[in-house]
Amino acid sequence: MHNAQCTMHNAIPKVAAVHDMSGFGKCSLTVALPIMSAMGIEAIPLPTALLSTHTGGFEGYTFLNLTDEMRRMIAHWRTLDLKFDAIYSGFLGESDQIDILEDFITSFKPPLTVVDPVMGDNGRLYSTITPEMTEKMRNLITRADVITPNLTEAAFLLNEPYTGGVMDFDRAKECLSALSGQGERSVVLTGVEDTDGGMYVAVYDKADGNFRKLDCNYIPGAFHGTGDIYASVLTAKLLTGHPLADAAATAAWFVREAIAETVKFPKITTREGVLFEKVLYNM
Ligand code: PXL
Repeated sequence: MHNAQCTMHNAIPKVAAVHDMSGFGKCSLTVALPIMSAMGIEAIPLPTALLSTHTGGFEGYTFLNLTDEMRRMIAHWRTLDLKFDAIYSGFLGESDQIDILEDFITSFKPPLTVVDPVMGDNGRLYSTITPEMTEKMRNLITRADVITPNLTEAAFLLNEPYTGGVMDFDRAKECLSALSGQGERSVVLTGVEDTDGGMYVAVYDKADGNFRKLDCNYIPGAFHGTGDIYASVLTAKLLTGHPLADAAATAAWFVREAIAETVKFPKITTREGVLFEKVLYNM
């Protein structure tokens, strides 16, 4: 379900945030935790990997998979009888982690599961994502209430060729339908370029069966971590009782504001991520 507020387990929503911790180059947990805290959500990290930087645009990054530690952390949480209001996943370090995550969802049964199927961008997979992972990701999304692929991830999930960033809304609706599994889950397709050059987010909401096109005038993917920021705001908004279309629009607005602050500093390179800290007070 989307409006998780009515089934809330805790005084404030508790979210298990299943992402990597990359030290430099803001993305994953280093954006999800501060954003969700600022939005009144308790974000509990289940780190998938520890890296010195993210994998996009840096040479020689360190990479430590935390697969065994994930198992151990979940086992400990089970003894504490923790109840999560949501499980929200992003970048996974290796294919076994997808099985662990599926078991985690099955055993904790959160009222809301958001899967950001982080796999790639601009038609290419990130360097650590294997074909086995893309295959398993197709199954993982069937456990989600909401998925937030970009166009590259949508192409890999549907096993279709990536045809570039431009997609008209009719085609986007077909894509949303296919990704929703006949309406079983909501889909937020990010970073779609309209035929007139504008950018939009395409939304299918399983709660009302509607397709929506939300215009957002920023260039997704140009700065690293914007997809993670987008999905973190979206998840927090859903958990505070907002409908999917509102949550998707607020997330787009926040990313746009963060990019607008960043481009004021031309020395900041795209791999460094965006200055979301400057706009976080709005949340
Ligand atoms: O923002 C997506 C992401 C998350 N985590 C890691 C990444 C990337 C994209 O490059 O490398 C480690």
